[in-house]
Amino acid sequence: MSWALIPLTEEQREIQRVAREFALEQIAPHSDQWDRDAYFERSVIDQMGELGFLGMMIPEALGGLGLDTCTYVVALEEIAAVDASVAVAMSVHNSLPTQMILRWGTDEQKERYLRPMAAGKWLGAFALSEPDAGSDAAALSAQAVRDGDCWVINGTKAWVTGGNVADVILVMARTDRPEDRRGPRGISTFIVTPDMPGFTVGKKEDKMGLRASPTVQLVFDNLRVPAANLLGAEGSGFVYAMQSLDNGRLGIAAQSLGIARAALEVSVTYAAERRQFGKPIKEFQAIQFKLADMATRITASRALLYSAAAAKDRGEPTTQFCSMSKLMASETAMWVTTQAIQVLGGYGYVRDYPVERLFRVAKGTEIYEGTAEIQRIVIARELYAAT
Ligand code: COS
Repeated sequence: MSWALIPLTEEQREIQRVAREFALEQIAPHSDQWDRDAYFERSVIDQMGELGFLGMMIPEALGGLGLDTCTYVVALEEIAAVDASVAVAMSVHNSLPTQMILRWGTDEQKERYLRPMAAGKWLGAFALSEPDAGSDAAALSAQAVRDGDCWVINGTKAWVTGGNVADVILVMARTDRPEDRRGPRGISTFIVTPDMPGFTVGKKEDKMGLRASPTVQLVFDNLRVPAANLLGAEGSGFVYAMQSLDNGRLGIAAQSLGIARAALEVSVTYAAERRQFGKPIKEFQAIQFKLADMATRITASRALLYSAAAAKDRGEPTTQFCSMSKLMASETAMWVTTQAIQVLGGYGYVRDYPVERLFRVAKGTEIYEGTAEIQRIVIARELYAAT
């Protein structure tokens, strides 16, 4: 039930089919158990790498598939409809670290890091937030100090998706001096690998949902990063992070859509099978209205997502559309999964059906890569910037 107002190309339909079959065959049988056990299955990442799903928007010359954002979000929705935890690894890797190295990396950084990432051999992560710097990302305090041909970084990063399993982590840290703070302009980006001296994985979060996607703190105690691993220009790291989060938010919108669609599909099937008062509950208007509203919100969210992705592919400024897309899709996922539990009643509230897990993961989409409130701030700011 993947209605799209905006038609897909033949190539996009084929990639959608491959993603759907892969997710149903290789992921679906394990999703519930992985979620219960908070277990991250690396072999799924390896398999996605072989299919090209970890280098979707990387040029073929660097080992990627060289596809556009529209095709990427189509594939991501299919993975998310089966397992949002696997989808978030795919989203972060494709949207953030790989795109950052592609856009601002040197040729040497691309060969060394991006090529294996595009092939899915190395998994990427993105470390911006800190325990005391979440929505106010520019308030981050991890400090990098130049020492010969290295940068020495001290600090703690928080909420790092896959930080304990990643091979390459894009870390934002301050390179301005404490006596000469430059706000967002005092932040730089570094390419970090876990084998660098001073790298430690800290607390692993015990999350409500997305439990098969590990979220950790990273603790840097005199972490020594070669000077050659500074990404782009010193002092531009915050702007790089913001520009990259625009892409990331399209990925989270696609993930949210997959979650919402899965909840609708379960609800439609259940409502046709479940009989009360002598007939299937789909014959009651109370249920029909819910299903109709769920389908309408999902279709509208998908149309907005595809339009925002197409605008990005045309090279147009899309900050506000990325935020609108993430906002609408994540709130749709939360609303639709809430309705799905209501349609299933008691069966929706227990683990026998997947809507309980979908409801828990939907909540996360309203929070990470910028809360719903931050998306509204970004959209409102753009309204004034445009006048
Ligand atoms: N694209 C390009 N540049 C951007 C940008 C974007 N989307 N957003 C901000 N910038 C630039 C600004 O233009 C400004 O550049 P100049 O120094 O040249 O003027 C600089 O970045 C600082 O921007 P701003 O003043 O808007 O920074 P704020 O501290 O006010 O932060 C918000 C803005 C709230 C939007 C930002 O902190 C944010 O997105 N927070 C949420 C962070 C987030 O999503 N965290 C989740 C991480 S993944 S778990």
